[in-house]
Amino acid sequence: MKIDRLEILHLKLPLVRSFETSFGRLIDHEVLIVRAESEGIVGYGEVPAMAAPLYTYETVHTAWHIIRDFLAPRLKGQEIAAPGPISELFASVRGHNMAKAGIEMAVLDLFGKAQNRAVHQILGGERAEIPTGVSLGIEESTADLLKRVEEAVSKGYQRIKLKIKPRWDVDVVAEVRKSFPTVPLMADANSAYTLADLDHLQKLDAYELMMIEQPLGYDDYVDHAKLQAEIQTPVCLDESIRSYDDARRAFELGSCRIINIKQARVGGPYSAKMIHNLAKAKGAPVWCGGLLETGVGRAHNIALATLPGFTLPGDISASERYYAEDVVDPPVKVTPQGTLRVPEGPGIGYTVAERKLTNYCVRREFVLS
Ligand code: OSB
Ligand code: MG
Repeated sequence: MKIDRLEILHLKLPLVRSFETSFGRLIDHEVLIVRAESEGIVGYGEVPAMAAPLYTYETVHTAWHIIRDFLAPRLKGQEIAAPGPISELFASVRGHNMAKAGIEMAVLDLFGKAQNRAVHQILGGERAEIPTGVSLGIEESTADLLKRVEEAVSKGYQRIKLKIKPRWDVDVVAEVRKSFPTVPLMADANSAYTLADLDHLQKLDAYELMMIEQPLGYDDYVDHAKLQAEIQTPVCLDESIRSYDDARRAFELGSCRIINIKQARVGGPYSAKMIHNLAKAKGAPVWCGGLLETGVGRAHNIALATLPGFTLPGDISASERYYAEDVVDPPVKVTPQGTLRVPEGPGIGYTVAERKLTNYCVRREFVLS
């Protein structure tokens, strides 16, 4: 198939609750939605970058520039024979994985709709229902956080991730562990520490955390390997893993025992699948991370998480935790058992409400037509 038209939409959506991490507090979320059309069929992808380069160097503005000026021209006129990685087309553009991923997701959804197959089926997923958890931001007080934990546990979420940063870490984890002695618990630092904090991070070993996510530098492998050798809690890498080769480096150096796979961060669903395959071969669990996606990116994450190596609950929670109104119908819902049922419809399996896309859209442009 050939992509006849490619459109990018910059959306700005208010979050139901602001979300604070060690890199800052988000009040609205900005993303790009990629609409790929071929012979009247539309596929959707998402670039879950933000307005500012805090989690990654990419922003919705850099992704706009990269898609319009470099990726769309490389797609123009290309015959894409089958669903699969389209990364070769983009290989000469360095980095900008989120921009690339948004297009690959859209093309994958498009193939699914054209071939009447679900994205999870095309990817080779095996599960009809996937376990999931929540990521809880930094709060004003531990009492506020305990309320959030209580709420998530009562909704059935299968594990709780706490965002941590210096001075919102060991004591907070200790309090949560005291109130919830058996809940599967983990912490995510978003690169807030250095090896100079080793003694402090070792204290977390007392609370039976499933893992600590990205404690050190966002592009580091060596210090994480040193840390992993000195703590019992498994290290999970997020920001550091942008590609298959990064994952290989991390395993070879012993920088982590677990990987949080985000298809947007690693350049798309097929790069995500390769990292999954590598981790599975190494016997290392993976789980599906999140970037506050709208229903479009969330649906792609659900499809990815059906692959057999995604054995740990991920960060794919219900739409209602993020948005008063999601852009897909129906919104993403979680069962009382803390699972997501994988939709069976073609493509991503959720209907994208074009009217809602338009409502939240601050600008849109055809970058290929
Ligand atoms: O580090 O996993 C992260 C959100 C934005 C940026 C980075 C991260 C997160 C989350 C939330 O932890 C995941 C989600 O609920 O979508
Ligand atoms: Mg993280």
